[in-house]
Amino acid sequence: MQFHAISPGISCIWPNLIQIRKNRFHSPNKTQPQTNTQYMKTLIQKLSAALVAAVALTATTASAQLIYIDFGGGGNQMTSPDTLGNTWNNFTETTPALNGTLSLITSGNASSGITLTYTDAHSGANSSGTTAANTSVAAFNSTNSNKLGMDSIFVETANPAFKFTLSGLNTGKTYTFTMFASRTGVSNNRNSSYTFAGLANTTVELQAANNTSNVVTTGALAPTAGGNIDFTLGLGTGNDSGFAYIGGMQINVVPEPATWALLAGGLSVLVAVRRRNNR
Ligand SMILES: [Ca+2]
Ligand SMILES: [Ca+2]
Repeated sequence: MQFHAISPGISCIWPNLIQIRKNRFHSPNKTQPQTNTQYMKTLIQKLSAALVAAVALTATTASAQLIYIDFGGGGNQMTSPDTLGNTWNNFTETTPALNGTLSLITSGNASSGITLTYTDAHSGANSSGTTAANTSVAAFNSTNSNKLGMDSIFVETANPAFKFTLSGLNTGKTYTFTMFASRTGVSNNRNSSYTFAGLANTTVELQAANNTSNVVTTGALAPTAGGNIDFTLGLGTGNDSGFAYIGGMQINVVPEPATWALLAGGLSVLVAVRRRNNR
């Protein structure tokens, strides 16, 4: 349970409780004190309003955490902060070395607690991607920086898998992954597959050939009980070129389902009690 995320919401309930108690014991009309029923009705009305406000506030404070990774090389690494204010992680042709690690930083330049461990070698990097990326992810686009789209890490037929493991993931949360890849000036199939193995396995694919606008996003994925998700880049369906790519990744840390369930549960109880008292 991520108490710090909901505490701003909960804290705004206390002033309402205190004010209600003050109103009860310091009523200007002491000859007509509130009955217990009236008091409870007022309390429930105030609490309902406060909880609605708390849920709204929590929706803001618990907004998704983002992590950006630029894959590639040739001196085209993303600089931080970018034009949009995001901090980037750079996975290049040389860094980390095989079996080495990156401690991932959030887009807000904070430690994510997530470690990337490079476990299966790629075939290298190139800088033959688009300089005019225009996708649904603003951070990937050339209006932000053309360096994300230009470079990629790739695999080829003779070495068909590039792998890394993400560890330190929160088992109470889920994660979505959005990928971009681009290889310009080609006429064959560069379909690239991205497999994620956590509590369950999923594979999504993206055609990198001459791509400037498409990204692919997984569903919400849960890590293993140990807090890991393994990633594999491979050749996608129909790939007749023998080359597959990853140029950029956005990791979206989905707000904790348990938090939402607790708040929704509390709200529904209050609404039910209020309805009963209004009969
Ligand atoms: Ca780059
Ligand atoms: Ca890149």
